[in-house]
Amino acid sequence: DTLESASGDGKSLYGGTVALETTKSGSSYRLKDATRGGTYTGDAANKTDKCLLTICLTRAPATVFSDADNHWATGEASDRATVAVDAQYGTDVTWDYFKNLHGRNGIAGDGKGSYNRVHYGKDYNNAFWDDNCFCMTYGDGDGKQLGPLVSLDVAGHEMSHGVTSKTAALTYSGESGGLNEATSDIFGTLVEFYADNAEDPGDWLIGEKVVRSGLGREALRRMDKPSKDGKSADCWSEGLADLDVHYSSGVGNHFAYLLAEGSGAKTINGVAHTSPTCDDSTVQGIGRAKLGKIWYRALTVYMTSSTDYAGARTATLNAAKDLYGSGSTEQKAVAAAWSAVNVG
Ligand code: ASN
Ligand code: ZN
Ligand code: CA
Repeated sequence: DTLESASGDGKSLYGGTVALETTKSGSSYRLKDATRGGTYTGDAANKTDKCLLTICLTRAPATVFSDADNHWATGEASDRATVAVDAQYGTDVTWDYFKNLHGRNGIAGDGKGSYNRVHYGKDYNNAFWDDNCFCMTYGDGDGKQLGPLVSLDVAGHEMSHGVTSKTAALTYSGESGGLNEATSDIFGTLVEFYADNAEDPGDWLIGEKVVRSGLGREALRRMDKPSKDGKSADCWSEGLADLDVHYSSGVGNHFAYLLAEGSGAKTINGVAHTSPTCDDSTVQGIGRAKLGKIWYRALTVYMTSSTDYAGARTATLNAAKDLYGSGSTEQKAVAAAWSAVNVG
């Protein structure tokens, strides 16, 4: 077989028709992208892994999708290739986001791609990154609370766990765990904005494409007002470290929203956002691009495995100083946004 890169397209579940770079193999095509480190997507055949910590007795497969004409899937959930298109597209956009905006060559920074498994388990209401296989796994959801978890924000969230583990390696419990989760929500959201996809436009909600009516709320999480999910913290307080990391992340998410967009009400891509501060202060936003620059530098240069919220304040102030100067508008906005969530 001769293997060569080929430009195709696919009909996704959430993002319309998207471009896909694939691999020609004989007379058919594989869902594998040599231009992005060999990133590929396979079918887990509704099987699950059987693992004890890192030792797995069995692992669900990742049988690479193939297609006859390089026009992939129907866009209907009934076609097994449809969510594979979303997953591959999500890794493409995430790869491009880190490469083009942060100069990072792949999740590990070594130019190597990761891989995706879709259709993991049955009615599986989650998606997860696994450092051991350097791969991502997506459930189809139960159809009642969640649909397939292959939206751009979820894909960006999961792959960003890989970036965090290769950089600050924030320990996944206590306040550092909340910061680990916040890092994934921040970059997941910035990936969604970066994609500029008309069918899945950017917002500060996580998983808005994935939720179904049975969940009883519009998204898994919201970064403008995290407490809207009924569990997440808007503001730092003593004892925050005892919350599940997906709820203590609220403080970092709220900080990120305020730093980028500012306090007060704002409609973004048709979605109403509102973000009251914890101390009744007013925060002036500096935009999403600068949030991304500051958080990425803080994560990759200043944060360590044990960084807590006070440490994240210092890390982002240092990053803002490096990027924009001591006493800059940007550095002052970082201080104001942390104070507005009761950090520092
Ligand atoms: N989807 C979840 C997450 O990325 C999986 C987990 O609980 N770690 O946070
Ligand atoms: Zn996560
Ligand atoms: Ca979103």
